[in-house]
This record gives sequence, C-alpha cells and structure tokens, in this order.
Amino acid sequence: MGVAVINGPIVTAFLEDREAFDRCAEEQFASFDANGDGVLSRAELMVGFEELRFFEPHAELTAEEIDALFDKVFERFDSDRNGTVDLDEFKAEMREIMSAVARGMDEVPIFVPLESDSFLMRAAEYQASKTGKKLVC
Ligand SMILES: [Ca+2]
Ligand SMILES: [Ca+2]
Repeated sequence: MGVAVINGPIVTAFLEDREAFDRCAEEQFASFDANGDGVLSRAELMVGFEELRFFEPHAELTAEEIDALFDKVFERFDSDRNGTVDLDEFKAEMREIMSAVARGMDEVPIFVPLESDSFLMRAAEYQASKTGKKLVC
C-alpha cells in the first residue's frame, strides 16, 4: 500500500481553496448518501465514517462506547437538530474538523495511507496537483 506525505500547511491550503474543498465535500457527501435522498441519516453518516476509518484510533472502545461517541459526532453535524445532515451542515462540520486536524499537525509531515478515500488524502492529491510533484512514494 502506498502512502502520501502531508502536513498542516498542505491541509490549510486545501481548506482555503473553497472550490476544491467544496467539490471534495460534495463527492464525499454523495458517497455517504446511500439512499440518494439528499440528506444523511445517522446510519448513513456512521457507515461513511466507518469506511473512512474515522474511529479506528478508538478500536479499544466497546460497541456501546462507539455508539455514544457517534451520537455526539452526529449532533455536531446536525446543527439545526432536525435529525438529518444536509450538504451545508456536512461541509461546515468537515471544514471544522479538518481545520482542527491542520492545527494539530503543524509543519511535521505525516504519512496518510493512500487507500483511505479521506479528506487528508484529498488534501494530499490537491497539493500534488498544485505542485506537479509525485504523490506516491
Ligand atoms: Ca440519505
Ligand atoms: Ca440538520
């Protein structure tokens, strides 16, 4: 499996390019929206995040703990509390999460597994397309 090298400034540049970020968020949203009704249910969001391995660092948690954790995650996304996450809510919260990730990363490059179709991966691809540098090592 390949890896990409990215750091905080790369993620920040990606977030600041609203068009690139929105396109990425829209693709992610569409892939999460399993029944195609234009909004994400709690189950759809959870399945999507499981596919992205969002919860992998918490693998020691029990199913109940993950469920409770996910309740909090879903509440954050569903900012108008109507029980579903629409595209605007999704974009806004992903931007928040990625900004927090970028702040936590600083200048030190980290490695991101290439097979994960994650936002970090998209940020790495974005950087590669800007610089023309080879992405995969
Ligand atoms: Ca849906
Ligand atoms: Ca909502």
